[in-house]
Amino acid sequence: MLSRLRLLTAGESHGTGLTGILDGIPAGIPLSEDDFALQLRRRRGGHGRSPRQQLERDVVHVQGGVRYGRTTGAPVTLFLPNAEAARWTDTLSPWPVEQPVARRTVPRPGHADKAGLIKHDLDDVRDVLERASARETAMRVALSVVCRALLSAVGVEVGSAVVQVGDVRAPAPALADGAALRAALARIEASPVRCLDDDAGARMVTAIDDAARAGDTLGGAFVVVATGVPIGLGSYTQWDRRLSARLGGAMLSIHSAKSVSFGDGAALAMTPGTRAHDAFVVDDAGARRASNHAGGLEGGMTNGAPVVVEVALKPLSTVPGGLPSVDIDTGAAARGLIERSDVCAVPAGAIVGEAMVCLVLADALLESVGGDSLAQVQAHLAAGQRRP
Ligand code: EPS
Repeated sequence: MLSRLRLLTAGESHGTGLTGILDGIPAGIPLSEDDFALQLRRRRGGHGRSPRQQLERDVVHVQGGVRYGRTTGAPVTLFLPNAEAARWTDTLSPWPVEQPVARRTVPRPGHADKAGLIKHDLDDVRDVLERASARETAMRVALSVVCRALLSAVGVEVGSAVVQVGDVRAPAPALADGAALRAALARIEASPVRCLDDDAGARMVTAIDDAARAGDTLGGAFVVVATGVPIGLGSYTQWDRRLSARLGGAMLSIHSAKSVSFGDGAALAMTPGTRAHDAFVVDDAGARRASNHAGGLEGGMTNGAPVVVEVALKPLSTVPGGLPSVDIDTGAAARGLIERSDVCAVPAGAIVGEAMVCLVLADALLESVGGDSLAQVQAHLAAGQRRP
C-alpha cells in the first residue's frame, strides 16, 4: 500500500501505551507539540463517544526523528501512554502473576474475537481484543501529523465531514478548493457530529441519543477531502500503483470500515457516460473542469481536482447488552462479553480517515517527486508541471 514510507504501530488498548514508527520521512518538516495535541483531541471528540475519551489525554512522547521542532530524516518514533494502564497491570502483565485475571471466554460477534482465538490458538478473548481495539487508531492519527505537515508545506489541505449516522443522511459537502474546505471546516469542527448541515447534524445527535437509550450502537459514513493535490500522484502503468487502490486499501484498514468510494461512487454505476465524467470546459481562461464526479482520481492518478473519498462504517460490534454468542469453554449459548464502548464512533472515524489520506498522499508525493529534505521535495515539485 505504501511505497516510500513505512508505518508500524504496536501496543494494547489497556497496556502501558501505543508505540508507532514512521520511516522514510524527509528532514526539515516543521512540527509542534500542538500539532499532535490538536489531531488527537479531534479523534477523541464527537457525540456518542465512550467515557474512555474523557479519561485519555493523549500526550505524545517523541522518542526519535524530531529535533528542535523539525524532522531529521530518521524514523519518527512516538509513544502514547494509556491513562488507565495502572489499573490493568495484572490483566496485561507480560510475566505470570500470582492471581491471573479471569479469562474472557465469550467472543463478540462482529469483532475480531472468534477468528482471532482460532487463528492464534488462544483461549482468552482478552489476547485478541486488546490489539483489535480501535484505540490503535490514536497512534495512526499521531504519526499522520508528520504526513499532514509535509503535505501542508506543499499546499495540500485535508479535512472531513460526517455525512451519515444510522439512517440520517446529510447532503454531500461541496468542497471545490482549499478556501471552501477551510470555511466548511470552521463549521464542521463546531458540530458535535462533524456535520456541515445543521439540520441533519441535529437529527444525527437525536439518533445517537435514541440508540444510547435503547442500548444500541450506530454506524454511518464520512467524507474526506484533500485540496491542492498535485496532478499525477499514483500511476496508471501498473495495477498496484494506482492511487485509488492504495487509498481504498488504506481506508478499508480502518476499524468498522465496510465500503469505500470516490467522488460520486456507486451512483456513477447508474449514470450514463455522457453525464458521469468531468468534461473539460475550454474558454479564454484555458481548460478547466466544471464538475468533480471522479473525486479527483482518473486512471489511478490524481487529476488536480480535490480528492473526495467516502467511507461507510458499520455500527460498533461491542453493543452494551452483548449480542447472542457462545462460551468457548462450555459450548453453551451466552451473551457476547460486555466491554465499555462508543454508541457511535463515526465522527472519530472521520479523523482517522483524514490520517490515512494524509499518509497515502504523502507517500505518493514522495514516490512521485522524491526528496530527502522538505526543501528538495518543494524544489522538485516546483520544477514540474503538477498544478491545474
Ligand atoms: C477506542 C477505545 C476503546 C473503545 C472503542 C474505541 O476503548 P475501551 O476499549 O477502553 O473502551 O472505546 O473501541 C471499541 C469499541 C472497539 O470495539 O474496539 C478508541 O480509542 O477509539
